[in-house]
Amino acid sequence: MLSATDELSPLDVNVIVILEGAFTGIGEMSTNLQDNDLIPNLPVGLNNSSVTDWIVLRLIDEDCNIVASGNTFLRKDGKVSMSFPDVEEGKYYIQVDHRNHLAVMSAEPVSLPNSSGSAYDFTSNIESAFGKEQLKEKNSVFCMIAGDCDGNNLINAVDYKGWFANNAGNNVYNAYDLDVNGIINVLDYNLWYSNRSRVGRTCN
Ligand SMILES: [Ca+2]
Ligand SMILES: [Ca+2]
Repeated sequence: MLSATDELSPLDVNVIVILEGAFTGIGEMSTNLQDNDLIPNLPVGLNNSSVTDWIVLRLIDEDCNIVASGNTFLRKDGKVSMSFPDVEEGKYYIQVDHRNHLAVMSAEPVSLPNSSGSAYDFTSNIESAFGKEQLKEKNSVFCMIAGDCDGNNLINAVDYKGWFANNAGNNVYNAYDLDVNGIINVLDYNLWYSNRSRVGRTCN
């Protein structure tokens, strides 16, 4: 047990994750949103053309309680590094949320901290995600699944209706833009269609 006077050093968490909608098919994701200055609240000084979008990283204990969470940006190579203050070393599920992809959680609790060299990799094996078929393979890369525009863990007609109402948007940062290129059109619909009826699986 830690006493009140002990200080925890920040817990480093490293994850690799790829968004289906942004995946170019050749090992990295697009940066269309950043290229068009559409990503809100990016820290200044970031290398241009390296950021795909924001995600939320959560640490979850073995009883499915969220221990910590925070926003971080996702670079095009999918490698995420984040430090959580005031979290003890230990085993936690790692969950990644994105505004219009189904959330994914690690299949098992992961020993943390970890280093970038031993990052938890959601991209190399479908079994890395909690639950059945929670990642989608594209060119041998396992991706988070696009289509949950309202973030309720279901890809269904409500997501479609929102897309229909927002279709033809241009130069926007919008949840119905499933391929995250700043434009809402039939390509986003096609992603929704290919994933309709999928249900996300996390423990919380
Ligand atoms: Ca939904
Ligand atoms: Ca789009």
